[in-house]
Amino acid sequence: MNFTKVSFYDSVYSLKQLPEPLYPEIAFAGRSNVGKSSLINKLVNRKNLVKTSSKPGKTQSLNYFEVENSLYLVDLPGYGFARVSRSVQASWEKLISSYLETRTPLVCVVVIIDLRHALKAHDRELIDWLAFKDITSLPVYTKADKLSKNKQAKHAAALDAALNISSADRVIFSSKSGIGREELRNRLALYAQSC
Ligand SMILES: Nc1nc2c(ncn2[C@@H]2O[C@H](COP(=O)(O)OP(=O)(O)OP(=O)(O)O)[C@@H](O)[C@H]2O)c(=O)[nH]1
Ligand SMILES: [Mg+2]
Repeated sequence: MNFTKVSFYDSVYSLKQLPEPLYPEIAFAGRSNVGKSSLINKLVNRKNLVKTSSKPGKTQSLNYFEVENSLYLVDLPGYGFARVSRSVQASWEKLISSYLETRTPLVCVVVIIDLRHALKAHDRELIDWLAFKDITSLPVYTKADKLSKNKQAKHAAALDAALNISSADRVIFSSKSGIGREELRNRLALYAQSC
């Protein structure tokens, strides 16, 4: 799979609207504004397939993208965004957690984390919760272009230690430079084939 034939499929606002479970699904989760939508654009080599914004809270539904008639990529709304009302944030979180918990074709959740910062409580909670629910997750440390090579290694080691994982268990990425794209494509293709 080379992630070239990709198209927007649907925006989903409630579990009732979920598409037929035709293909394996890979979901992209993370804090608001961390770079989930940008990562998908880079992954599939399209500048504006997924809408991105410098303002947090851009993605407000589960957005489905179909890859080569064999896989769905699902862009999720971000968590931890203070500027939407608490009830809106709660309804997004309910939709996301119900989707993650019940969606049979889901093969992996890519958890996107900002390489520049220490691990946030919400990221840890998500990763622990996914493990508890027996859902495969893959941490991806993004915005690597914003750090020097030295700092990338240092920050990645700190995140690895916080998550108690080894460097083989995650990917360092940049939606700007494309660092990590091939590695991420290869890993996701394996998850897609494994089901
Ligand atoms: N330098 C740099 N900027 C990035 C990278 N990834 C995302 N950004 C920027 O970060 C901002 C947020 O990106 P989005 O992809 O919209 O983030 P998101 O996680 O989808 O945000 P929400 O949908 O609001 O939750 C935008 O201004 C992007 O240009 C990256 O790897 N490097
Ligand atoms: Mg987004």
